Amino acid sequence: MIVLKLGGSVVTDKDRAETLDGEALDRAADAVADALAVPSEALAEGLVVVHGGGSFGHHNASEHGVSTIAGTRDPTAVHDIHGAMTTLNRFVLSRLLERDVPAVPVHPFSAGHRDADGEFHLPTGQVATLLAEGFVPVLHGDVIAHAGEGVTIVSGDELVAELARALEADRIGLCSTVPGVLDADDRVVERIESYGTVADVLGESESTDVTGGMAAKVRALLELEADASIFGLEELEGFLEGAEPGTTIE
Ligand code: IP8
Repeated sequence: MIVLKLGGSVVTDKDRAETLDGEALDRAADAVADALAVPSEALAEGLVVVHGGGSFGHHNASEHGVSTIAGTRDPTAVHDIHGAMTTLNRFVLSRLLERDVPAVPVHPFSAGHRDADGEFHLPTGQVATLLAEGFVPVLHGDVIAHAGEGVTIVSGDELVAELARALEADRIGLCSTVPGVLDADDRVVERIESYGTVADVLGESESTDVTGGMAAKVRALLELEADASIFGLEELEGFLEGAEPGTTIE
């Protein structure tokens, strides 16, 4: 089984509020449809797609002062952020459906929560059952009930980690705006086995981790059982067909 994240900044125009990058989304949907038509071994067990927010969701979240740790009890904030993310989700679903990918929505707000320690919990029975029944569940970054905080944000990266762990994914792919983790000379680092080997180029800053930069991604992916790849859009189909493009995190 493969868990694939389509980065929000890959499928939207990050500089214009609530604007799709329709061309990029078409390319991503083409790659998914083509790969599913002749599925690789891992893909034969199913595909879960997660997408981020890009120009949907993030500006609403910052307007309302909500982040993964700072919550709100304002219902308007919940509707604004969740509404923007479900709008983007419908765009992603319709581009996949147009290509006969059996994509269906799963909204994290209706399923998961954070406990009082901020830890994210997501029941995955519905995703596992949808997969077994031949669907491609499509989840997205969202607002999430948070004990003691009201609601906070759950990022697509957190969803990927939780789904990969709970559903014992064979492979994890992060389709990003960069071709992989870059070293100081902007060359793609091919393999990362421990954080220590890349700490210099990724930086150790806690604030980077909170906002979900590359350092946070790499740390979270290193903790997972399955290998994960970070790669650019042009490598998506190759990844789904079994290649290991970009950076592989072991
Ligand atoms: O783009 C965040 O998801 P991400 C979604 O994966 C929001 O960080 C802001 C609701």
